Amino acid sequence: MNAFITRVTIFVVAALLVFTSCATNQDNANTTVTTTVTPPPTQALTVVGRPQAILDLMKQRGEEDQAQPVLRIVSPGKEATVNGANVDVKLNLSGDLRGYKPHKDPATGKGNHIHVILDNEPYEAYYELDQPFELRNLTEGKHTLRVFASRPWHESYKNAEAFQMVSFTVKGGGDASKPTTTNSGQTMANNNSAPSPSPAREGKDMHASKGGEVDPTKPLLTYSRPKGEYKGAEADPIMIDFWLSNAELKGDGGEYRVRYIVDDDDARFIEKWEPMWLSGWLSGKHTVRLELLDKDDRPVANGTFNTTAREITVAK
Ligand SMILES: [Cu+2]
Repeated sequence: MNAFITRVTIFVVAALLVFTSCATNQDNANTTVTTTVTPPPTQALTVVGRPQAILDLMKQRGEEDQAQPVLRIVSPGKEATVNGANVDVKLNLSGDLRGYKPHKDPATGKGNHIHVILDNEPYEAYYELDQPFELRNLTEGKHTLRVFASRPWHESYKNAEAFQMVSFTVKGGGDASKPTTTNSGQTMANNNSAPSPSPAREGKDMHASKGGEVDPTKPLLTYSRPKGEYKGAEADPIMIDFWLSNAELKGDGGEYRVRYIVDDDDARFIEKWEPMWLSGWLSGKHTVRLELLDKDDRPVANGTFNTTAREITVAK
């Protein structure tokens, strides 16, 4: 121990001398001191309220956030068998929309959109419903598709009709060594191929696709956010949001709750179905895991979909 302190002291003194002797020279000497002596900072996340920027946006949107969108999957059909590796996704949006319309504003790159989830992969955003959205190179076998209406800041609409799921079967599927993509080249599933070389792609999953058979009548937690990369002001706070089917949380009068675990932190719980904002993220990679638990705090099985972990990147 004494030897260690002595060594650290000598190192600090030596480093300080180096630093002093070349204070005008912007080299890494001082950085080395800091990283050697100071233990790495630990991340302490706290739950904070809805950010003011979103409150302002909601004001501008008028009644849009009270909309009750009805989203239907027109294609692929329920339990349909699709021949070939490419599947057209067609959606129909109706209901009490109050001005809600998916569309990407070319100036800001933002806007209302639909979250489209193949199997239990990270979602892809679908903005222009009158334009095609094609899943390419799907692997042979059974798949599920989930869609739900979302806002520009990725918070989902939570009325019952804003979500739909279908299962379908692909015959004569694509090359499983290549990822499943959309017509615009977004990866929907990595299959068994090597991870995408492009780090810019949002929401790369660490696991292969699939996830087992899902029962649409059983409790189902659909992971939505966070995903991908968070930069600058968008990295603090970060929203946790999910979709719940056939299950009510304890705080809403039901018997379920959601457990979330960030990195290796202790588990924490969500007892009301609403978005939640967490503040205090450190730059770097993090994992966020969401699980649906029953009244005895046991994970609820439905395929493997009710336990989902995603890696996100924070760059402040
Ligand atoms: Cu989104």
